[in-house]
Amino acid sequence: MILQQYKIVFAGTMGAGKTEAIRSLSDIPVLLTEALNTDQASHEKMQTTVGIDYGEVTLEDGVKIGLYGTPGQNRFDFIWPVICKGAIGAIILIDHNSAEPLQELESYLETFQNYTDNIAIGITHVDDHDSSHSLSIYKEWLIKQDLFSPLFFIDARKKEDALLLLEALITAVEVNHISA
Ligand SMILES: Nc1nc2c(ncn2[C@@H]2O[C@H](COP(=O)(O)OP(=O)(O)O)[C@@H](O)[C@H]2O)c(=O)[nH]1
Ligand SMILES: [Mg+2]
Repeated sequence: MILQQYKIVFAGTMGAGKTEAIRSLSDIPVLLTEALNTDQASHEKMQTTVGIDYGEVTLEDGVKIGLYGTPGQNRFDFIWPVICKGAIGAIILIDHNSAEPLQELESYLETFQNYTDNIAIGITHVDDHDSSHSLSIYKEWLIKQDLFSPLFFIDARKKEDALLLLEALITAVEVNHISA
């Protein structure tokens, strides 16, 4: 696996826009890297490899950030803590067209909160939705849960949209750094 000093992890269900968001942000062509399953306790086959999207973005101050897209399928969830190790934050993407977008958000938040306390949420596919869900359900739910993660409605194909999420994570890191 490629090592990068700073990294951000993209999570979310298949089709939510992880690969597309990384492609929008990355200065290099997005690579599909492979990680080896070393967690034999939960997954018997030592040789299982897992596809991870990898891109890189260089910020204005020259800091390079590795962008890692996690595989969405639950059978690969053993790899999430490995990818998240040392990450400065995670971006959770939720497809607004999903049958149960709030349940998905809850489940990903619950999981990734174990790996990082810096999470930003992107609700995708808002442009092509004809779902019965209203856009207000997400913020209402976050407030009810007493959660303060930044949430944006984005189109993962647009760089400026993906940048909103990236900047939210980086700002949180800087704020915490200053107040530490
Ligand atoms: N209309 C629309 N299409 C999107 C959006 N985000 C991603 N897509 C498209 O949805 C498909 C799945 O996205 P992809 O990044 O491969 O999903 P992944 O499985 O999370 O990596 C691709 O064809 C994307 O171009 C969005 O916000 N709006
Ligand atoms: Mg993908």
